[in-house]
Amino acid sequence: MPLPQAQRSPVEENEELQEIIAGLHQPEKMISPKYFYDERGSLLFEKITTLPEYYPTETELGIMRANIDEITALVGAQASLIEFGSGSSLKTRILLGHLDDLAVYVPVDISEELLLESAQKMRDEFPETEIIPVVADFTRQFALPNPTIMPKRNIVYFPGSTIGNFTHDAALELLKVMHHEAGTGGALLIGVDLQKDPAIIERAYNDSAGVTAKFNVNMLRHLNREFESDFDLDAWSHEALYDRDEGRVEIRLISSRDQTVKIGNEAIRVMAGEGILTEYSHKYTLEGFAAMAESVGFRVAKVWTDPNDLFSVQYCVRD
Ligand code: SAH
Ligand code: AVI
Repeated sequence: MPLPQAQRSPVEENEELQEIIAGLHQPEKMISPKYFYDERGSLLFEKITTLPEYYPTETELGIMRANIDEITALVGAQASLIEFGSGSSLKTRILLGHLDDLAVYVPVDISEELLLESAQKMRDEFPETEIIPVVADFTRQFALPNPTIMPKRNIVYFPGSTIGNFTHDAALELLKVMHHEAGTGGALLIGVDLQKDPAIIERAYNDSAGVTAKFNVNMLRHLNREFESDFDLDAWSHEALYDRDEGRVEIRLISSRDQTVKIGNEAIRVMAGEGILTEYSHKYTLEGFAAMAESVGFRVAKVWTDPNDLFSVQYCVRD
């Protein structure tokens, strides 16, 4: 069985540390949301997806179930399904359950433990399908494995509206990578969260059980372990606000006091009330997303939504 790619090299680790430090030196301090996803963070995210306030997961699952025959017909025979940010492969189970002649399923994720565990569960559930997990940061170049069966076409699958966690420019860069990975004749199947009543959105990111707050603070625990920083986890609190003009949730960690944080050889000074931006979650209009997709060479060929127009699943072909 092919092995997933090795984790980060010391050089990559140092690059990441420098990237984090550079973010903490920005006029508004920021850390990439990819650092949410250590093993504990991935489990917390899974918990978020089951919260009554967090509408995206149930809604996307509903759209997939309601339209699965049409979706699988568009995917076609002997395709390679390459999933970016696969997590627990929850939504993919619906696809694999209806695609009996897939050439290969390639889940790609930065969260190694969850990825490998989920890939094994998927192999047990779908023994006929070749499954090759790839541990990688999909914002950097990574190699795709060679499957046993030569696929007829590539389908890049990007559910969950993870695209919304990137700034406009970074999302375009990522869509370009996906356009490249889809190759000639390939397509992108993507989950895209939609603009709606801001109260519904703010509730989804400020759940009453406080799981999203734990998920946010856990990023600092992850950094302390991985990069030997000394964030005091008790000195930060969760904030998630919807900015209507930007059409996005902005998630921050707010410092409860003046403090100095050590990371690498740096001492970062933080004032009471100051925030670190840890995530954007953009919400799109159908026109806005279509314009982004078109600007990198995709054409939105089909859009499925739920009855309340909360979320969309979109099938985009390469022009
Ligand atoms: N696709 C799943 C999970 C979404 S959560 C769903 O729809 O429910 C986002 C997933 O993307 C997590 O599993 C996280 O580990 C992964 N991820 C986030 N940033 C990443 C990056 N830069 N490279 C690879 N995986 C990433
Ligand atoms: C993974 N991503 C699409 C989630 C979102 O809704 O933006 C991450 C998340 N952050 C807080 N809650 C969920």
